[in-house]
This record gives sequence, structure tokens and C-alpha cells, in this order.
Amino acid sequence: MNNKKAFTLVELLVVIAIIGLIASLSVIALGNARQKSRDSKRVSDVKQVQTALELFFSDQGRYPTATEWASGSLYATGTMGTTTYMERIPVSTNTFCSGGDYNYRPISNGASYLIMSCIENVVGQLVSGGIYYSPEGIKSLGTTNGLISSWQFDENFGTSTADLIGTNHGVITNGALWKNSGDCKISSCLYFDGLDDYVYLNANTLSGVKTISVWIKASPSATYKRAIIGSYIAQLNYFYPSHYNGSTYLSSNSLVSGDVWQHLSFVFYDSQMSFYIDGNFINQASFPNLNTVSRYIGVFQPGVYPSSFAFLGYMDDLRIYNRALSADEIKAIYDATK
Ligand SMILES: [Ca+2]
Repeated sequence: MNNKKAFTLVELLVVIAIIGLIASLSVIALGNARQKSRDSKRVSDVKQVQTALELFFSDQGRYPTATEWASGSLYATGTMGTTTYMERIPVSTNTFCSGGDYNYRPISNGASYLIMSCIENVVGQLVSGGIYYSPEGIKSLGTTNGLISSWQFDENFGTSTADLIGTNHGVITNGALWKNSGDCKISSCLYFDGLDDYVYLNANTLSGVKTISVWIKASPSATYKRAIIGSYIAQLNYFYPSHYNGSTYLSSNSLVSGDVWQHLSFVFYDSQMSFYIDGNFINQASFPNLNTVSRYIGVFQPGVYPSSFAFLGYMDDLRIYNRALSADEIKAIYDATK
């Protein structure tokens, strides 16, 4: 009897040991699976950061400054004591992604924030390329390969708007209006009055431009050429409803609709400009020597051609790339952001 009881105890210990072993094996297996899925880690890293940011916000009434973020951890000190919200901010090593690391920017004095990152492959509903995180959620941006500048117009406050990739930050000039996400394509956006509103960029010129991508909701009353991003030096312009290279219009009047969000892309390759609407190739024309655009969003050249070329309507998610994107990439951007 006694032996039988002791044996039962040994059995029990063995069973406990086996359960422990299985448990630790499943932890290791889970760890391995995570290591294999770098993209999932990137997304989950940022989600954890977002949770810490929300805790920070709930205590501090603001999101961290760029300097606080650059310290590598999320913490606060004050009369209420010291709180650490995140010991160590995860670091991404995306060599394929413009900006590389998780790119954090506080918005409106910490009332909101943006984080830009990238993934290599599809994760859930997110497509390969740029991923954009804000307090409102996560959004795919499509390819960031060759992306020079990206203006998402998401500040929704104040008179400046950030270039999320480069340093061509803009000053909102002559009263272009912030619009809330319900009126816009991706989070908030800008409305231009068609008279004199524009965004004045930090850069004198933007060179190496091969692709321009933008969402617009043009006013139906915009019946003449309207600039998306201007160029005076190179005498080249990008217009709604037509675009013009000094001698040639590509007829798009009947294709660009007023009062509807449409995605426009202009791709420059081999002395040709290709024009896309909503990810579909529309037409192509000779358009030599595009490399440089000037520092104005929403107008051709202030004071030179007032009002006639000023953009009229909503604009969102304007980007420029230093390479000619393929038709598939254009389509992917449209699909990711539509
Ligand atoms: Ca936006």
C-alpha cells in the first residue's frame, strides 16, 4: 500500500514535470514563431508603444515631445512622482524603409502624434510598405521605396504641416483651412480656397522628383487649371483638371470629377509623363526634363499667376518619390489608402 502511494506521488511529480516541460516548449515555440515574423513584431511593437503613449497622455495631458521620445524611453517626472511608461522604446532596423527607425512626431503641441514605420509583407489588412500610426488607428500607405517627402496634413491645428519623410515642412499661407477626418481621406486634411491659399515649403526646390501622388477632392466650380504642386523654375506644372508641360495638355477634364475624392498620380519616365486616376493608367504625353518642383503646394507661383492656378478643394496625402513608380505600385497605393 505504502509503495503504491509513494509511486503515485512520483507519478504526480513526473506529470507535473511533463506539464512544465510542455509549457516551456510552447513558450519557446511561440518565441520562434515571433522571430520568424518580423513584420508582426514591428506592428506589435508599435501597438505596445501606442498603449504606453496613451498612458502617458492620460497622466500628462499630452503626448511626449520629440526630445522625450529621442531619450529612448517613455517616462515623466514631476511633483506627482516619477513614472516610467516604457523602459525602452523598441527600435526598428528597416533598411528598406525611408526613415528606417520608428519615426515619431508629436502633433499640435502633443495633442496628437504620428508614427511612420514600414513592413516587408502583408500583415492582416496592412500591405507592404509604409505604415502610419496615429491615435485614431493604423493605416497602410503603400510603397515608401524612393519616397522623398510625404505631407499627410494631419496636424489639424496651427500654421505648419510636417513632411513625414524629409525636412520639407510647410507653412500654411493665406488661410488654407484644416478639415476634420470626416471630410478627408486619411485623418485630417487641408482645404484650399482657390484664390490665394497655399503651403510654403521649407525647401527652395525639390529635386529628383519622378512620381507625384495625391488625393484630391476638387470643387466642381474649379473649371480651369489648378496646381497641386508648383514649379516656376522648371516651367513645369501639375494641374487639375488638366496638366500642362508648356505646350501639351493631357485631356483629363472629363475624368477628374469635382466633389469626389480621387487619387491622382503623375509618373515621369523616359521624357514621358503618365497620368493615373484611382490607380488606373489614363494617358501619357511627352514631358521632358522633370526633376525639380518648387516650394508651393496648391498654387503654381504666388503673385505670378494669382488665383487662376490656385487649387480649389480638399487635398490629402501628397507625396513625391525620386523614382518612377510602376503601374502596380500606383495601384497598390490607391488600394492601400482608398
Ligand atoms: Ca491626412
